[in-house]
Amino acid sequence: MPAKVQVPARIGHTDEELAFIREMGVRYLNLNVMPADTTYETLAREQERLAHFDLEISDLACPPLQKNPSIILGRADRDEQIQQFQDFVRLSARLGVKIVSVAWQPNGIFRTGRAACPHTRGGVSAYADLEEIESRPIANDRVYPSEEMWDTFLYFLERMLPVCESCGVRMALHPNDPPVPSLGGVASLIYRSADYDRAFALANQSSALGMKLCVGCWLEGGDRFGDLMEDIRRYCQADKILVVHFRNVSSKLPRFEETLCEDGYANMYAIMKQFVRCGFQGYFSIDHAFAGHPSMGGMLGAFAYPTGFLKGLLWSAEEELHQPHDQVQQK
Ligand SMILES: [Mn+2]
Repeated sequence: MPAKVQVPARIGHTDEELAFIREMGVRYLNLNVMPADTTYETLAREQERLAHFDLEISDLACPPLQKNPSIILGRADRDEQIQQFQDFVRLSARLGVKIVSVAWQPNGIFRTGRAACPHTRGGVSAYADLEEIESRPIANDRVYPSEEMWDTFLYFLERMLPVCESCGVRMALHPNDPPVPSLGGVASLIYRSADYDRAFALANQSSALGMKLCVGCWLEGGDRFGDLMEDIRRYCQADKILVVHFRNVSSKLPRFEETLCEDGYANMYAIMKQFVRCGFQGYFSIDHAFAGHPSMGGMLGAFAYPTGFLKGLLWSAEEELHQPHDQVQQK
């Protein structure tokens, strides 16, 4: 089975937007839903509508659950929040969606700002300066050390894995971004590939815990994160990679800009070939496009070109390595 391409989406895209996605040759959506929409009726209706455009939901994310401060920081209401996460997993299973997103980032991604930068051709993109980020005050009530984050993660796994396993849903764990030991006074769970190894070991290698391999995070960290090519090989072999965030940056930390795939420091074609060579069968997604232009399709418009570029790299890699393509199904 060839690898597939997805775009991020939300509920309630217009018919024109869904037609636009279909015309990009994309069939899969990473659907972000807010808690009010996490009912079977709402999402089944959305699936039915998407089906008219030959689109389907490849994975679901509920942002307030995905990066939940109560669960991650072990606050008093975490059991209630974990229960909601369990319900979300059961709902995904009922809809036939086999992947949900999670990231141990209670304060989200840290960036210094968004601007037209030297490597972005005038595009407004996110950039990070670690010196600025590390000079900020702590983001929560106190400092949260590393072992405490591993404890809350284990607490979460013990309650989530049985539910995921019983209904066949896998959680895709994204690294902490930027990948440094601590952000805003909270120790990062995943900022090196060795941390993924620890997380998978903690889950007893259950298939219910997989990864969102964010190429952007690996490139931001460089060798300090891990050996990207070797990590792609071994995590493909272990069937841990559910989704790939395909993104390039201008340089490693301490300062980087998020660039077009062809403009960053990494050779994204070499990286794509490694995924194809290793038999990756999951989903590729462009991660963080430039800010869109409102009259040019906004966010979807901004994703169109880089998604096309990604598809071109995937097609070329498959061609060069004599692998099949994910093409239009004959009806
Ligand atoms: Mn990412």
